[in-house]
Amino acid sequence: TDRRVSERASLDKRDLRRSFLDNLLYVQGKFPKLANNADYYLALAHTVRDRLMQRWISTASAYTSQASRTVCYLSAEFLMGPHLGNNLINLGIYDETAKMVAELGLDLEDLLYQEEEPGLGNGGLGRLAACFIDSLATLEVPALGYGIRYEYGIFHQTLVDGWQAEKTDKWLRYGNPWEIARPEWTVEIRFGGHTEQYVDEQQRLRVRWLPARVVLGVPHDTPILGYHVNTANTLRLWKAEAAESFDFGQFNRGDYAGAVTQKIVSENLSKVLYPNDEQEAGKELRLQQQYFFVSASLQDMLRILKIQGVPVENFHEKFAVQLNDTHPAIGVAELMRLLVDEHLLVWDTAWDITCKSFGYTNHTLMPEALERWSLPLFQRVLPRHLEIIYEINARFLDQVRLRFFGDEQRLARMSLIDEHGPRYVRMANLACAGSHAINGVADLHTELLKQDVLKDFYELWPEKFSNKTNGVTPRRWIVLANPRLTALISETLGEGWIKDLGQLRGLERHVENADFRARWAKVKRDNKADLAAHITRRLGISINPDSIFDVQVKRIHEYKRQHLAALHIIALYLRIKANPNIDLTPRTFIFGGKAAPGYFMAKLMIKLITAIGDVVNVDPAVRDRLKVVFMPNFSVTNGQRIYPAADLSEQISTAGKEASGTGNMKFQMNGALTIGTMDGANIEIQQEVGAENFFQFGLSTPEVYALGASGYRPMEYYQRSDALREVIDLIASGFFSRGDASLFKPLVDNLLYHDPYFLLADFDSYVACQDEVASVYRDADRWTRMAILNSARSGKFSSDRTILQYCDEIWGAKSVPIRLLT
Ligand code: 26V
Repeated sequence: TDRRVSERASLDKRDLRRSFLDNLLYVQGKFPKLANNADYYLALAHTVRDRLMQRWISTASAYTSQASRTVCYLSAEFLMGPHLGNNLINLGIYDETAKMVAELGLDLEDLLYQEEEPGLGNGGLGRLAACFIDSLATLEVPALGYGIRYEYGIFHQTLVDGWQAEKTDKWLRYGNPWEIARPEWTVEIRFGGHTEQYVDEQQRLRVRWLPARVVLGVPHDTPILGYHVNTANTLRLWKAEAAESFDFGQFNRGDYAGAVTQKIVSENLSKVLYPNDEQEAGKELRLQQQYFFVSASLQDMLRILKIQGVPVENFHEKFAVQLNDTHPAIGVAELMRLLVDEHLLVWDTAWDITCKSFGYTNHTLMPEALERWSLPLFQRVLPRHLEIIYEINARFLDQVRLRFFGDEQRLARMSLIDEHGPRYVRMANLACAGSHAINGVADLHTELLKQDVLKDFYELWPEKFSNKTNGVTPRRWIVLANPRLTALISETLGEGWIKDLGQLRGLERHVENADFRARWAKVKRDNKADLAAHITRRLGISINPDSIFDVQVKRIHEYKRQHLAALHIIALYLRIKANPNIDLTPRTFIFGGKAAPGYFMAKLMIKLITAIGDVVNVDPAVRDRLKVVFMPNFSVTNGQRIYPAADLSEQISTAGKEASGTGNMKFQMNGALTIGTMDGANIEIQQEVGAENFFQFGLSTPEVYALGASGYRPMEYYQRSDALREVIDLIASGFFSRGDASLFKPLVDNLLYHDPYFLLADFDSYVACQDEVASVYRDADRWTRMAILNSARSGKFSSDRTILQYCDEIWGAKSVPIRLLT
């Protein structure tokens, strides 16, 4: 049997082939003659999974026997993307495997596209968690990702008559070869009911929580392999199941249907990811989801502590617990409950442990995005936690009262309970009060947190605040997504850059080498041809690969201003109509992104873009100089096709609104130039690449604030700019809606009379900057130099750099190299 085990773990090509065909037979139950690509994908996934196991258990056993600090990343979202390709890269067997399957008449890429991606996140925040988990493993840092195993991930987007339509994401339909259920580590999570006081044996007054119902959390583990290391960390996602024993009462009374209903209610907890980037203050299920995974995760940490024989008093020495936004902030109250009510620690000791354990990352400046729960709802779901929050609040406000004597308004602002009108629990305040570290995700964002959103907390505890500029993993976003560029860079610099992205600076030496530039340009041209072919195949739109690929892919939001890009397209179209022979640099505008299903204006923005495409793409006067494509269902998988083919990266949010952005970094690494506002991490990208290699436009954050304060009147911009007026008038006339002037009226009126995101104020600056883009693009060699310098100077934006900063400055975590157990 020893021989079997080693063959199943062997990276040798012959063994890979043998395992692959074995798995086709023994896992899929198919002969090659009957097998389809889905069968081959699963056979290959199991072949790779087998090769992860030894690394996984070696890692687990090293962590159990060592006293090293473990990072626990608590996140309601992990937007992982497909695992197979990434695991092949990280194991170092991608090329071998491609050859092996080719010899069997198969195409590896076709097999990779069979994988249903686990889309367990909305956008930036969830994808950041996935990049962090990759970097932690690659840096060999002991880490666990804790989250929810949603049965339905982010909805699948289709377009129906140019409007977004949503379909459920049944990603588990054909099974998930990457996870292993661990029912033996199931935990119980309690909800509702009431509390009562009692006196314990030592005559101390204590509180007991008598819940109304109990749900089980069953861990489902996925190995997360680092790049060319033995470390395989764990992503532990909780699935909700009914606690059957709890329903026996009902069952025995003969209420079988009632018991089954209870079971369904319990399992709803991990049923679906909320697709809204919007305030969910009324959504009871959402609060239950948050508490469900946080309680399960903290109980799991306490279990691990126990098997390691570490006393609970040392919890914070063993674990650094990071809150990915406020979604897991209930963890502050839950750890207090576990330590005080269950482990019988005194309050002050428990509070000290809690504050030393937690760190809080804020991800948005949008005031409407700050999470709060109405008090009656909170009381109903988590009665014991409300008591604990009151106690935390009383002690916290005492501290504030001493520091800021007589400042009643400050007390009201900082209270964990909002008491202006109907009362709410403020989750950001809870997260700040219970954490020793608070961070923003880009320089500007952190400064704005300190000056604005979290100003009071900054004035109380300046030492808790720091910046951790976001990053993205070069393994997925360059090596896997862009094999042509990877080959060129590695031939030029060796492979060290993949783990140390700063080494890309070495490319600067080759900028003046005409042969290198030609190879660089060919990589981009080939990637563009691939994407053009894909678009033609899927959408039936023919694309000129020599046009500028001008791309905006991200969630659809007014603050991200996809409609500003739409206004620019119309401005170009009007130039052609006014002067059919105008010498315009050909462009392909590519959009992608999902709108929250209840966000009317975002859905109307999608309709506007598709409506413009319907006109522009077929108007003979345009003569293929403009193409407008809305690619449906933007996802990690689609991103991997799109970023490598982009020439121009659109990062055009209103200054002061985008916390960081991470798509901007993926574009930059893949050699796209950025047209952007001075917002989020754009500012740091410009700093790295130099102003001469970045297309900057628009108001700065202070200018936006000043204009807003002085009484912004968008109508004045409309009246002053001929180009702008013609664009707006054309939309308002119904030209893009078959004469129906009412269709886009809400959007047009919003711009003319409110324009909360300052599109009209930035329009002229944006169009002028786009004209500069077009003129630079005509000098192909100049463009290529700028593109090379953009990639060469993207090292800062590796999530490896970000994670090293979190480890050094917040988590106190160190790398633990893993020796393979045999
Ligand atoms: C945004 C909004 C916009 C207005 C309506 C309410 C609302 C609620 C939530 C959000 C964003 C949620 C958090 C999030 O995904 N933030 C993103 O985090 C990324 C990673 O740090 C960062 O790059 C993005 O700039 C930030 O939007």
